[in-house]
Amino acid sequence: MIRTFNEHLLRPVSSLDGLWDFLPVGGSGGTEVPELYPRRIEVPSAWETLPDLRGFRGIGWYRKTIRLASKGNLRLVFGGVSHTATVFVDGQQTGHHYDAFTPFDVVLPHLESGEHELVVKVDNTFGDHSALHIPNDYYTYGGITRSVELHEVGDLFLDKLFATPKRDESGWSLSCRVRIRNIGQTARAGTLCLSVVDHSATLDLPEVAPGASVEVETELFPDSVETWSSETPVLYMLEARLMRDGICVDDKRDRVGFREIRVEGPALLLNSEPLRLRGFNRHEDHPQFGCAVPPAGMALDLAIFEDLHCNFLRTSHYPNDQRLLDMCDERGIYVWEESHSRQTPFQKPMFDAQIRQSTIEMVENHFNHPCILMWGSLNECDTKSDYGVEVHREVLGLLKQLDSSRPTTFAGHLGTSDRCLGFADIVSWNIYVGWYLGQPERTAADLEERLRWLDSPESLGGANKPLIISEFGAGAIPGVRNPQADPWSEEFQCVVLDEALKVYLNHPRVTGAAIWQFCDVRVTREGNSETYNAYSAMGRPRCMNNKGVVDEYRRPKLSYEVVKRHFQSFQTD
Ligand code: ADA
Repeated sequence: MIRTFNEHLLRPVSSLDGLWDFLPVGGSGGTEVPELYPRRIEVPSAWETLPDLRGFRGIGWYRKTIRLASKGNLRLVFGGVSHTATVFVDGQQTGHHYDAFTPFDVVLPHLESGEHELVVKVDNTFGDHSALHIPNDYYTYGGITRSVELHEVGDLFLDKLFATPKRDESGWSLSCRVRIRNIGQTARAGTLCLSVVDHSATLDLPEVAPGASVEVETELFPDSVETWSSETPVLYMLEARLMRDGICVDDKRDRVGFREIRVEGPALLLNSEPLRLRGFNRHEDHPQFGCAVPPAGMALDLAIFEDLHCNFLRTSHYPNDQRLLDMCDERGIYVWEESHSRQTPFQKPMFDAQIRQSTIEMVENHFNHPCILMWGSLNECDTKSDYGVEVHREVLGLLKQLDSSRPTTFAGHLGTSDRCLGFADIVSWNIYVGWYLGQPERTAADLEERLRWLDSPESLGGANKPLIISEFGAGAIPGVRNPQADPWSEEFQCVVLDEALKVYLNHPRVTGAAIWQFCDVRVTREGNSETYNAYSAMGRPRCMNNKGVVDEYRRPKLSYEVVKRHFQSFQTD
């Protein structure tokens, strides 16, 4: 399952999760679809979780036989493939997708009944073909790492639902935009029925040309709905039905929460109330599952968030599995989701196309989650050069164009050299006083110096905006303990986090604070160049980023209780 609920009650959908034939191949892996597959692999999974493939970077060929009871259209939906998928059906290439962290579909029109061979070539290699997946301070796994579904659709089907809750003096309404797609060879028309709670609307569709899509919009006015927030995470099902000649030929559902997020000067308002965010940056990573953390693992992580009195999760540094977002909707955990980028060089040949695609696919697929309060991108990228300014203008402008209902941000690390704050609705800083910069006791003074600049014209548009301290923390190798609190000890991490939380959670100018990071995660072993070795140059003992408050197995470090004390007292203030 790609979601925690059924997106379709009428449309036939089956899961392709389970064992697939598998052939790992080094190098480029060739382009000929293999005949022989010597082993099998679980889907979804990362191939690094197989004992003999722990560090395998190359090509994995996957094969599955699919059966069609009668001639028709199939739509394959992939939750995520890491990091590049090339899809073949009966030996013919039918689809291609880059980036592990966004879903994609492959439509197979007019397939004959009977068996068909589905093959997916998966590539997790680095090089000029990959601008976002690069040697980095997290690991790029390989595999079909999120669920796969097989949908049976008619020529005309419901492709996307976009729902934006709005509030005025008369109450809540839901602004709906629906994308309908025609994969047939003749023009098609139909009627669309939309309903939420007790209100529905019916629209006649314009004729949809063969191979085209159309979008129609309407407003729904449900009576007496409850407002969504962390205190009351009430969700409602938006139902769409596509009718032709009075018969329902397709359906699509998604959950909505009635909430409104707004920036007003330096305040971030949720349902007109000032919001104060406290939580973590979380990578999708686990030593037993890689990035393919199963739903039970996601739920465990969120249970730890709740135990620590968190209300905020940043999906550092890429769009997350939709089931994690569904769980945040259900639990009322606020989310900053960002398109895939961390210290990403803009000069790589595929960067522009790939960051644009990751951004569009993130917003279009995750649009309806009430938990997502802001969109981000370009973590710690170039905000100094003229070219860097142009990229930030474009990507943040694209986020706003895709969704004008949510504020935008990016996590910067260049302090007073940053020339891009004017493009963001929310200013976000990654600050490592006590780890990369100076001593922990400098935290408060450092913040005051930054604020003096921020609220001056020199910040080029950063003044009078909400401020999030989007990263702060220190490394602690699990089990390294010493009373003098030397760096890398768990005691030292406590000192840094205690000081940072005391300052950031209580400063009136700080809207939110996200600790770097939730759990220890695997980092890429390969360096960015011959001389750069992650496990030494970046100070990554164990080839891990050790700044978690829990280790990679979610075992608490000493700092767990420090964080809990601060977040709990902050919550009750
Ligand atoms: C940066 C980066 C994080 C992580 C962190 C660290 O702020 O955004 O991904 O690498 O540094 O641990 O140093």
